Amino acid sequence: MGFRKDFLWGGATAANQLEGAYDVDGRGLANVDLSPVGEDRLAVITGERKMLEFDDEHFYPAKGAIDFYHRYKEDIALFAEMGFKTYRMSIAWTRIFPNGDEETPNEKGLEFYENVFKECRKYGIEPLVTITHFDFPIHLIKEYGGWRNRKVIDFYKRLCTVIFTRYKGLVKYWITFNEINILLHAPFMGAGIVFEEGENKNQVLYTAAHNELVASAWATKIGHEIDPENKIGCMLAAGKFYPLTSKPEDVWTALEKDRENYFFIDVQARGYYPAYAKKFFERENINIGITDEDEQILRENPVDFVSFSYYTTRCISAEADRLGEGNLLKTMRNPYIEVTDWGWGLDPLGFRTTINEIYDRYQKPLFVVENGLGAVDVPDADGYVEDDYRIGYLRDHIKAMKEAVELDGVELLGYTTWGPIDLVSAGTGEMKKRYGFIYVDRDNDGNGTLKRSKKKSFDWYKKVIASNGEDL
Ligand code: P53
Repeated sequence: MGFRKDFLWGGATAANQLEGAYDVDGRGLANVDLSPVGEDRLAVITGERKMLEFDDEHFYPAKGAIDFYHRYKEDIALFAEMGFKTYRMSIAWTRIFPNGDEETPNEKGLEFYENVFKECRKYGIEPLVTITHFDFPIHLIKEYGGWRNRKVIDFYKRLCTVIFTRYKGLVKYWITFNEINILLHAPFMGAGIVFEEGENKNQVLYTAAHNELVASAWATKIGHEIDPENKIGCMLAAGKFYPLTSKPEDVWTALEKDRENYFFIDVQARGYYPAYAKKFFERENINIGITDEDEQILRENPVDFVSFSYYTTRCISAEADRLGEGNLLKTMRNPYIEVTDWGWGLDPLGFRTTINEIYDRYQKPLFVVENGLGAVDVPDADGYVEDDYRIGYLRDHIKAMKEAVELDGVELLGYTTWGPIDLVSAGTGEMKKRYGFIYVDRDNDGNGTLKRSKKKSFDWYKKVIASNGEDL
């Protein structure tokens, strides 16, 4: 009973949120570099405000981040000390292809990730690699308009061919796009899209979505051809929508909101567009230009596993004017659950519900690749944080996940917590919103020594891994 013997415990990060060194060794600029911290961030990452050059008024946290680029050995050693079996990380597209549309890759960028993977392997840590985690070359935005342009599929295929070939034998687990459904909510972050005035947003969004879905299927095909050992997965920002009340209209709205997200995984896991999506495109006059070849590629290359992030469930009612609660996925306050400092609901049972729903829907091996609590940490003079709140959150969620495995029979490959080391927040750009077992001395304005120190949760997670999730 319990988790499988080879259960992959670990942590998850994204290149732009921790590497820094944004202009080192030939790296090109990406959308994520141009996303400032502060009140203008939302308009930028949602594609409502065009910001394709740095200016002096804003602070851009990804430029330096926590400097993993120069400190990866120290950081991976700490992950190894906690007993990580896997480390989920992402590749910065612009380290490999600085502009995105070059014919030949940047050797320095390829070398960096090779070194990182070897460092992981040294400790028996299995890398789990996200090919794109919200990053997209600025050049492809300026020249091609982001993922709305089909040509980008070919650039992505080239990137995949290069990395699958180069890292054959070093990396086996791949994720094609991080939180692919986020492109609907943060189109600049998810798809390099800046809206033009007056354009049909749904047309743009679903065209970009289609291009990413086709690119993802190509990646699966290319990955399997280069190494049949490769396991290639999709990735959903999960978290079930609850109806605010049992009113039938609320229940229906919740179903529609869930479909908005499942749409992507329906295509990636099943290999074809669901009927409800086709009808939606028809009604909305959306033409995304699906070719016969696209349909074939999608059909023949479903993913090997379904991965997802889970932080919270969401709550919705049919009355749109009562929408309120902040952050990217507009939701309502669920009166039955508490929320974090950033307004995210605390719902471990919702985790079990979400895991089950995804498993029922796809019947594929699952991988929880993000879960965690973003909180304000107050370190003592030695950088130690007594983060019992974080331990509490993770304990409750791991328990719920265990029930999904033990009591419900879900096939689960592993679990990686978000941000095992403090890093830049994707939603807000803050450093203050911390998820780590390892504290990093850096603040929202970029001040700090970047010194790493262990929090209380460090030893706790080490114990969880050592006992394969028994000792919580
Ligand atoms: P932050 C929105 C909704 C759910 C997950 O988020 C999200 C987002 C974007 O904010 O992002 C994922 O940093 C994402 C990570 C991100 C993490 O969740 O806003 O894959 O890059 O850092 C946590 O607190």
